[in-house]
Amino acid sequence: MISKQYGMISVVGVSMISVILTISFVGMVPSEILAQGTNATNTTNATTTANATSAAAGGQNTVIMPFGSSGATSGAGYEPPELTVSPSATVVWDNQDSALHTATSGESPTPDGKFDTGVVGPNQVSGPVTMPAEPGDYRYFCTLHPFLVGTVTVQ
Ligand SMILES: [Cu+2]
Repeated sequence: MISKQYGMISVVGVSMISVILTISFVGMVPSEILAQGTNATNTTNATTTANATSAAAGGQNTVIMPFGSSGATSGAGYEPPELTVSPSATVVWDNQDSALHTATSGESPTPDGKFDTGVVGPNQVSGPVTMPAEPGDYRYFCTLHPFLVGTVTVQ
């Protein structure tokens, strides 16, 4: 039973890697088209397409909230602290800590409403959070631990 499951995971892992490699070569152009679509007319459709693309590719952008990061002096923080994504890409935050965390856009401790994971429990992963379509550096922080800060760069 266990070995069978492990085998399936390996197959999925290999196909994910090949998709990621493919996407990394051709990924920029479709992203720009998507972003233009978002600006032009139908935000809902553009967002849905972006989500589907990320899921199909298995190349979900992920930021980890490491174990111990709730400690102000632990030195642990969002990993990577700076993440670069395409316009309207989705990002998930993977909370590997024993405390609740959020990833909330804005200059700590003031949310600016651009994106928010909401509260992510210990050993849980946030839902996919859609990043802005407009290129820029978006700072974010944890509302429960305002010393935890990170940046998503959209370009
Ligand atoms: Cu926190």
